[in-house]
Amino acid sequence: MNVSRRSLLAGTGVLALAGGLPRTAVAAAPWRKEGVEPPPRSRFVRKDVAGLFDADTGAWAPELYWYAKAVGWMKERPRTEPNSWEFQWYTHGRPRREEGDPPEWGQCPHRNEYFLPWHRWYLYHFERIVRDVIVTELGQEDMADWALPYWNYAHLAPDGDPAASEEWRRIPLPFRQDRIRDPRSGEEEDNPLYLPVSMDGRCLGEDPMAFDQVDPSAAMREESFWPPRNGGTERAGFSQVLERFPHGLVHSNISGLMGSVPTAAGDPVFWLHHANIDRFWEAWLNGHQVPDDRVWPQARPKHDPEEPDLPFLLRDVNGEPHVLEGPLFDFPEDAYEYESLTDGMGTGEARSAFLLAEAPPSTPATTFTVTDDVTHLRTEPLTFSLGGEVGVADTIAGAMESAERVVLTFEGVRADAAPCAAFLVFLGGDESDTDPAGPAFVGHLVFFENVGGHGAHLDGTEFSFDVTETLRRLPQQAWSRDQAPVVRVVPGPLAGAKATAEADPRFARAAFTVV
Ligand SMILES: [Cu+2]
Repeated sequence: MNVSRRSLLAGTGVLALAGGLPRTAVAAAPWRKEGVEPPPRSRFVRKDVAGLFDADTGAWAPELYWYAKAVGWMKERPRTEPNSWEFQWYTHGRPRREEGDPPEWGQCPHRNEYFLPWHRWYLYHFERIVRDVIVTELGQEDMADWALPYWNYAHLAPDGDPAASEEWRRIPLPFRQDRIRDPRSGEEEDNPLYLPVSMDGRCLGEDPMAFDQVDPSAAMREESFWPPRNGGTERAGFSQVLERFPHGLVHSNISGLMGSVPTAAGDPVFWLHHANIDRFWEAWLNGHQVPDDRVWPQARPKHDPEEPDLPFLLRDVNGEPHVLEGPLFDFPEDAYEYESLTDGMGTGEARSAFLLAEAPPSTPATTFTVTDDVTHLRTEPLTFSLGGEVGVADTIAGAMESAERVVLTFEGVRADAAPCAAFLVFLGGDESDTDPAGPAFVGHLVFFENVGGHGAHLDGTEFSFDVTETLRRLPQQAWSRDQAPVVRVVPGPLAGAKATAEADPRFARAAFTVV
């Protein structure tokens, strides 16, 4: 995507950053798979937001300026109107459930197979509403092809060095400037895309996220959309892995409104994050299938047992109800397209352990407790050693020599508030090794849908990793038949002492299981 300087509007320039954005973008090259019909071209092209502003001058492209103006317009509308900001936000989740809330509110599905298709429809209607506000309410007829930009945080320069793409991993500049300037009158006003760095705004300021926090590679290597339904130790599949890494990781790194389900869609950057999550899915679909036998449920899963039976239900651009029904994965193919389905798709070299759909059943003979004390995660790394406990190391070593698998499970993972960071899990006693690209890395503990009280999973969520390959990769001296592998939990790069203490991220139990 090339934006000439001439077509950029003058921004406020308050946060001029070093290092310009390369003006190259990889051309879209989807649908190369044989026998797959390319979808009809759409006039609505979702573009990389990095091409819509200039980090040096602070200038914005018109698409972003009018997105900001539309958000401002929507924020002025009463929340009972479907094209108001709050109606759209609360459709995802609402800070408080109240008597008389419309049936559309508080429906966003997480941790089930509706996650990706529901958010696709949710963005679809939101995008059309914003476009209508820009064209009809704000009178910008030349914006009739407006489409939602995506935040391409996993972009890598051709040499693959993440240091060269830090700008992509910052919250895009137009969302960090507190003022915007009208390109015609030059008048300044508050920027509706801006939220302050505070617990009610965002935790992430100008710092870039670490690359491992945004890399979709672990999801992209999954072959099935959803695990087969026979339980056991199935891999979690594309949708569940993507939902945690990087979807939940990005939510946690930004935190503030973005850090928990009830408030997330109140941050204008939410929509650009989810456009990128949808784009990952679209790219994955380029070589994979979704199940063809799934349909929308008559009643959506409840966040609260008090809720009545309700379908998944959105409002279209005219305010008319749209009940999601019929085949789960049917979607109008020419609704939009992405500027690129290849740029920012990860390194393809995920070193993390495989996330499992569920923890294997535990029995005294095969389960070894790492800790069953509630463990509070803070900014100090934690080390759990099983020491020379009889049988543990021997059983694990025996499993490695046979065809058995070794699974590391964390139960009751939750926080009271958005903790502004995720936590990394490693195996092996070398405490200096905290490299998420190294052999000791297992995976992340993520806090998003397990945050706070309302609509959250109160018992916390479970993270179950198949660490068999991790154990094989670990250097010989890291564990032995006499010394079970050490488990380490290390705070993510953005963890701050105050936010972490207030949010109290924790888990209830950790254990190895041999299956
Ligand atoms: Cu959601």
